[in-house]
Amino acid sequence: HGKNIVITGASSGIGEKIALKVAQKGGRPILLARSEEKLAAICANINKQFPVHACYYPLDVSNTNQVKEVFAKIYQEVDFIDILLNNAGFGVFDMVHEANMADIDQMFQVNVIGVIACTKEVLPSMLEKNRGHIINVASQAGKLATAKSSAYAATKHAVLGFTNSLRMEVATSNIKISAVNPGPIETAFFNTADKSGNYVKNVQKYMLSSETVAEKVMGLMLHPKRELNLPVWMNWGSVLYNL
Ligand code: NJP
Repeated sequence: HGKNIVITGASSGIGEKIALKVAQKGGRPILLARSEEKLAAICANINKQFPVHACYYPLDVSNTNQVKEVFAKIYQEVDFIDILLNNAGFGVFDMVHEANMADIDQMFQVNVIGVIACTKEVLPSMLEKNRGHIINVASQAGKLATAKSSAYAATKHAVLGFTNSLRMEVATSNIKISAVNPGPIETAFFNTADKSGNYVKNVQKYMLSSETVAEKVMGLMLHPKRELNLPVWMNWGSVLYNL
């Protein structure tokens, strides 16, 4: 209640759902993504329902100068960012020998550099106040071998490596560092990730709704822990090797 919660990738999918849930609980969601019109509509809808003063800033997290500018603006508006949810990300699933190098480059820029850049902007204030929570959305692809998405998996392995090392860096403080590792979720993610639709066909039965994932991430905000794996019951090894 009353917390300022920055959500990257809040214009769609799980980020959008989490923003709404934050507002339902009385937190103030601060929405970031590139699509200004979508953010404006989501924000207006939240503020119509809840008196939380949700706000938004258009941001491409892969543009490190823009990241600095936007967080400077946020800190003019709020004293403290209680929670940073690094959720912006995308995938393009291809065999690496067929993959486009520009896609791979951009995945690293958004999924990895974007996470680090946003984290750098909130850490000084969290260290000073000796509190705060940073949640990075990685993936089951960051823990396992995944056929047809090796470059995406590499970005999410990097997110987990960063998250686990950051937790050690701040271990003497009260700052909490968490990773979320989802399996497939029904969002717009697969419009880009899986243009052929073959991947989705294979994993359909394991897909979670964005609502379910948002609910669990809310739980993580209320009760921080190191990792949230979703779902926990799935035998990923056999599914992903055999795609
Ligand atoms: O996907 P989607 P999800 N700068 O496409 C934003 C991970 N994940 O909710 O910029 C700033 O509905 C984009 O906004 P816009 C996944 O890797 C998913 O499923 O306006 N924002 C949109 O709001 C990702 O890290 C699955 O286009 C940028 C949001 O990101 C997270 O979950 C499985 C941006 C993406 O919303 C949320 O994805 C898994 C940029 N440069 C992990 N580029 C899954 N869906 O199955 C994109 O293991 N965004």
